[in-house]
Amino acid sequence: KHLILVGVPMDAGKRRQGCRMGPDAYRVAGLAKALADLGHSVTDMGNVQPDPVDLPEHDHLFALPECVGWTRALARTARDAAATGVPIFMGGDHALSMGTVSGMAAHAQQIGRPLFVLWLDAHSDFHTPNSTGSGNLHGTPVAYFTGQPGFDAFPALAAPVSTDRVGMIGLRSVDPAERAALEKDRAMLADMRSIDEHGIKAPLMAFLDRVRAANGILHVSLDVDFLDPAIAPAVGTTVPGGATEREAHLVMELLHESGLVCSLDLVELNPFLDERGRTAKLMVDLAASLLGRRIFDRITRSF
Ligand code: DIR
Ligand code: MN
Ligand code: MN
Ligand code: MN
Repeated sequence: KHLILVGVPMDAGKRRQGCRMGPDAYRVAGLAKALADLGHSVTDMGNVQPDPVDLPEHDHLFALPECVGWTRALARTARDAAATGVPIFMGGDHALSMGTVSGMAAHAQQIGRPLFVLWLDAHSDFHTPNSTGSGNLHGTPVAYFTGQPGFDAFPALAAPVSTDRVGMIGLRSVDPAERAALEKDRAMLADMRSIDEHGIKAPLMAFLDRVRAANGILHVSLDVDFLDPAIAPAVGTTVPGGATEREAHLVMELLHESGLVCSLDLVELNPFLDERGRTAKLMVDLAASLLGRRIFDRITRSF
């Protein structure tokens, strides 16, 4: 595969700063080499910058004009990169997915296949600008790219991703307004309790079956806080009870085996909060698993 690394030093999606250092942390942690060692051709296209936007600041939404500028720049970058390879967006906070997913949806429309989105996150990020209590736009990308109302300041969507093409795995922190909206909707949802009961493979395979049945392509959005804080401390919104290292690698290996993944976001890494690059390295290992590496040696025979 031809993999295109795209640095997205976006910190505008929330007040706590540090995610702008994410792209360089992934570079230092050796993402390009890890992927090239798997036999892929890898190009690092450097960092994207937001388009200039002539909009006043909003009194509730943090850094609205900058988020709009990032969304414009990233939608274009994603669409262009997807025409030649598999873009891997090195974030940057989760507001970057407004641009990456809407751009990938435009690409999918061009090639005549539906885009599906797998959201690996403790949070559902399904707030609208009207429902968000924090005013942090990193809590809103899923609502934007699925075409919920309230995003008038943002670019019109070329191709909204309908909610029945969204799957969320890892949920354990959903705000009341998001819950109310999700309950009326059709996204596939797997919270940690259901993962404890049924395992993480069950919802993933059900979702991948849907993608395959629709001849779709799959964008994966991996938020650091999908992972348990004990193994991934470098994120501003840790929530206890996250995915283990083995669960996360299993998801990545099954995604690789599916052959359906067209693009990947690595988001919310805050290197300022990391322990000697530990979280950055884990995210690099997970990306490598998604692209074909087997992290654990395998030898099994039935008992
Ligand atoms: C949180 C943001 N629910 C908010 N969510 C996060 O500010 O509305 N997403 N951290 O991953
Ligand atoms: Mn998120
Ligand atoms: Mn999150
Ligand atoms: Mn919240």
